[in-house]
Amino acid sequence: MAANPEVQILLEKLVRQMVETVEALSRLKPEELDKVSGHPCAMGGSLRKLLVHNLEHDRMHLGQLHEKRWQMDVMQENDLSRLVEEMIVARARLIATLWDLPDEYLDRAPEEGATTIRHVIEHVLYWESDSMRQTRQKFLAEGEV
Ligand code: NI
Repeated sequence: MAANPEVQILLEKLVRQMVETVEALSRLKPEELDKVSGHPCAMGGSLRKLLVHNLEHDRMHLGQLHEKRWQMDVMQENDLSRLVEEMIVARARLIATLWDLPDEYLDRAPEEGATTIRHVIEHVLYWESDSMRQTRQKFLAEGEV
């Protein structure tokens, strides 16, 4: 059981929705960015404007979260909070670097004998999973998973 189960539910919603958004955007062609959006958040502008809005909307509300945490004196002051924030940002950058890669490049080695992009991602997943399994056992008193 998480220390903050209701927050964890919101985190899952945020991550799941990001995956759905990224999946939908992977099916768009870059030239569609200049077409009229029709959504009110684009304010009469293009799909590009809508997506710029969506990006800035997250940033605007990010500022609000920081302000509210400050107002309530629950800022992320300890090292663990800071470290996990960095880990989440690093993972987001990894996802951002991968999301639009055509499938046929996943298993292609850029040069003879080199690892593929799939190898790199599987490596990252394996070592995170392995190290966190050991960490849960040692520090969170969980049994074999
Ligand atoms: Ni808003």
